[in-house]
Amino acid sequence: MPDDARDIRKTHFTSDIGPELDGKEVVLAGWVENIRKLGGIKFIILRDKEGLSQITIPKSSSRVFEEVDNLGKEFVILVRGKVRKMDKAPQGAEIIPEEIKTLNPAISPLPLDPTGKVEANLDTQLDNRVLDLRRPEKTAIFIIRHETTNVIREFLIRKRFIEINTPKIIASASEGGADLFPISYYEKEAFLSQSAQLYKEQMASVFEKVFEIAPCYRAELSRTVRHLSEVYAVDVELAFADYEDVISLLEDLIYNVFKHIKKNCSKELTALKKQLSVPKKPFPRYTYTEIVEKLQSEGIEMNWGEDISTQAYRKLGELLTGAYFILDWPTAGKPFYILPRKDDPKVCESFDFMYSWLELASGGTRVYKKGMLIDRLKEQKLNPISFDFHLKTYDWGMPPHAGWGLGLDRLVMILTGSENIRECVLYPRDRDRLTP
Ligand code: AMO
Repeated sequence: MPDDARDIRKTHFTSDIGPELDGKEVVLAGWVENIRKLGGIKFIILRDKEGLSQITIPKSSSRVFEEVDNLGKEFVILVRGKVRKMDKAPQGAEIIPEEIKTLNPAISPLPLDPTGKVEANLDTQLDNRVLDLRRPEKTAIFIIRHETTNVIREFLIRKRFIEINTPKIIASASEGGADLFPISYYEKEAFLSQSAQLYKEQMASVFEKVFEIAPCYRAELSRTVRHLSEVYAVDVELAFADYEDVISLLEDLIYNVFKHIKKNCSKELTALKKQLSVPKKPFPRYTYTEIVEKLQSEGIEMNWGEDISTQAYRKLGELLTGAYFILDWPTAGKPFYILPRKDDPKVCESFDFMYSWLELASGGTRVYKKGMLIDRLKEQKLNPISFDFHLKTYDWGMPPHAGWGLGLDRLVMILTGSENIRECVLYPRDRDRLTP
């Protein structure tokens, strides 16, 4: 700490200040949100991580009164003073300062109005992210994200899952080759991991129930409101289970997340003007075939076996407004590690979890017999030799298993009512954005 901050120490957050502290000396520290002058009184609105406090400076405290004129918006200050009960102030109390210290000034004008009164477009907001995040409706998104990660972790640990960390620098693709980022790795070429897939499957043969919350990398060419190049995924893998088991697990998890956020983040949801309703269990389940028929009857032109287009997803979002599952996708369109159905191998034991128009998760029962996995790799024009490191683990006692990957950024988008995934990531990475 620099000397000027060391001699007086922050004692409270703004949210700790209330009429019950009337007469008590406190030290607050934070940022100047605003300064107002009303005749013989000056007010500083001080902001910290918890909210706002009103610092009231009557003319009679002449030295401090003069010093207020040297302050500007977003200056970092320490304020030592007495709490005074005041019904009209935030939290029913104000601070009458005896000392105000500037720890660091800020420039004026700032590149962005942190109060949001002067609107800036998303690019300007993201270019000046630190300032942009000084608004409660922006920090609310990240507090909800924090709570979401926390509740997911607690939920899975309660269900006896082990949290693992798999490598993000890898030698070969796990999802097929197209959207990999190559990197230079000493004398070799390597890639950024696009999914924890193969490693979490291997770990299911050790720990049985594993999960990971980590970034994965997708060289997405498209510029959309739902695609990023650096994605946070919640990955789960469960031994001795099939897709029905992991669908129920995901349903319970999502239900718990919504319930927790609604109950514990009301301040943040209010800041975001978001009404969150907890989806009712069980979430509806449709087969891919039923979805195709639904879309066709709505005039969307598509054939069985094709991917669902963005336009078709938007149509689905009009028809199905909440949480639902799409099951039994065509085998050809799903990755090699998904198990084809025994009774009808052109469809597989796979699912997507949807919220309105947005895919939040996908998963399925895995192929766990080595011979079939090699056949599936070949069918998908992938070279089994590149997967040798993985395939050999199927000779060492690989249990049947199933799992899913949930896009954390997209889940936060739904929970916060954000229209663009970039709003839910501190420093989003996409085709055009690599800084800040
Ligand atoms: P998938 O590729 O469907 O499945 O990814 C899982 C979830 O991650 C999110 N997601 C993305 N979010 C933002 N931008 C992107 N570019 C992006 N790509 C994916 C989505 C998606 O549903 N290994 C499988 C999972 C499994 O079977 O366990 C996988 O990675 O929300």
